[in-house]
Amino acid sequence: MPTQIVRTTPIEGQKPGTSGLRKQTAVFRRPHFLENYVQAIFDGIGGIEGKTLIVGGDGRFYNDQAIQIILRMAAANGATKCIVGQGGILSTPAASHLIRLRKADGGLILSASHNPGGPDADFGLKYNGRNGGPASERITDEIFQRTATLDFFKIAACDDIDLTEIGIQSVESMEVEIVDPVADYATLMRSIVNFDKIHNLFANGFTMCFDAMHAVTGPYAHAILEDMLGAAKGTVINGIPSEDFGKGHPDPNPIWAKQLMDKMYGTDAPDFGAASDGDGDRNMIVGRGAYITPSDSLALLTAKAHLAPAYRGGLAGVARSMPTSRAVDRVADSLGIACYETPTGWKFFGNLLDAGKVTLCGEESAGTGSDHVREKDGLWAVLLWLNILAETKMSVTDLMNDLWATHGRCYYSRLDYEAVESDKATQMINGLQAKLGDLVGQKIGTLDIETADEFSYLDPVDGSTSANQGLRISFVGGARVVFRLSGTGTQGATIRIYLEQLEINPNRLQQDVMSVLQPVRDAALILSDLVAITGRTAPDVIT
Ligand code: VG1
Ligand code: CO
Repeated sequence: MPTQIVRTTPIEGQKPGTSGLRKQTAVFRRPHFLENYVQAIFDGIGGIEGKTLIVGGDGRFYNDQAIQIILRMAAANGATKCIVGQGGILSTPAASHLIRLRKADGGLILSASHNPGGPDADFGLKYNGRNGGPASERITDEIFQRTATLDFFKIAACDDIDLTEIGIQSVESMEVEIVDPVADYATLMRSIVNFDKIHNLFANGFTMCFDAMHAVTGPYAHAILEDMLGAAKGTVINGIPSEDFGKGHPDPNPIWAKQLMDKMYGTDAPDFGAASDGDGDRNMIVGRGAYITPSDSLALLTAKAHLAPAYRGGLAGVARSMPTSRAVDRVADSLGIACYETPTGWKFFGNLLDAGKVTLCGEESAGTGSDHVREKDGLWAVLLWLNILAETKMSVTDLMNDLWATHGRCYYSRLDYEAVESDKATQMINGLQAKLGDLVGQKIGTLDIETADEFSYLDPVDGSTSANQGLRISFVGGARVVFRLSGTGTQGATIRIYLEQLEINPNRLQQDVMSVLQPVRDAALILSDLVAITGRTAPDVIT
């Protein structure tokens, strides 16, 4: 079957963001849009001749068609082999693991993660490198530059490849191996947490609800939680991946995972609740009547990770993204280990993990991970929690109260203003940025500003600098507000405001979160002038 060389012209706007290229599905389906981007990836990484790639996605609309195009293009570009998840399915952490396990040269993961899916929703594609992690900024820049110059792409003219049958096929001279998407990942999980202990926990009547949100973790959770660990059938809800995620947002937060929240706050709530996102790299943890902020979850996992076999020897260090609360810093401090602060997005953790400087890392947006892969990993976090619950025999609530009593509590919330007109969002951020230097010492409402700066990250491993990573203002007494623009939205701009207040008084650890954060929320609105500039009087999502 001949390889076709198709003449094309560069396409504007193929600039990958925090995690790959994310666009409306309709944009991805425009003539040559996907093909150009895939060719730009292949060229941007120095060609794929003789290389092996992992390919899979979160099962959203267009997943299978896009995989067919990618495979035909990989063959035409001279790849030796593509390893594809059966049915085109691979969670992001499972893909990261496969890249490492099979010593592949990289992987293409088809997902727009927490963004909704369907013909009228979003689609995405990201490239992960040899270490299994998101491409570095250098590589994403190469890819982006290539999108602006490319004038042809190569594609094999052949029939569709059967993605349903496990086994080996070929496309021209390239081998395509279809693999079980769950098996290797489950084996990895078994090597990290104590499956026997967790099995006993369930056997003794422990109850759980896992909301897969109609997304990719369904098959993983069914196999691991119910089949291997013996959780009752029905533990996993919304467990069959659907093309449009049941028309929901597969974003594991109290707003979008409402079905789970209602269960966890209702009568007869199970002992433990969790949810994961579109591509399976995030997790939300809920106890009976108790939502755990991702920042607190990271702190708890750091404090107790040694209870799981893989971390018995302790942690080399931890890392959190800048807007993530400083709860984990306090735990790291007491453990005597380093705590790194990185920009938002998983790629910055990769260098620290590769260099052995950290073992755990996490973000306020419900991403947590460890050195077992180079992506955040939703189900892994849930299993580590289960391991800790099994070892301590404590409830989620008791574990958190214990953590706060020891380290203090970082009250925390994030406000999202979505689809704001881009120029207004930029105007707001620029206005605030311009006056940062004058803020120190000023009183805003009841709070005194202690420091104000724009976060810039110097990578301690490769020495690279990433500037403009968010504006942060901290106040005397442990309050902090962070402002940044989202890099994953597909319409207008999303402004994120992160609020935090540390409380160490043991008598004040059980207050209402929003009341505690009111002064810092007021200060954030005064400082940014958000209402006047954007016309928005309330956030769209509060988590
Ligand atoms: C969001 C989150 C960030 C996360 C990113 C990718 O980015 O805030 O913490 O790393 O999504 O996660 P942003 O730029 O919109 O704030 V995923 O699971 O959606 O790939
Ligand atoms: Co995700």
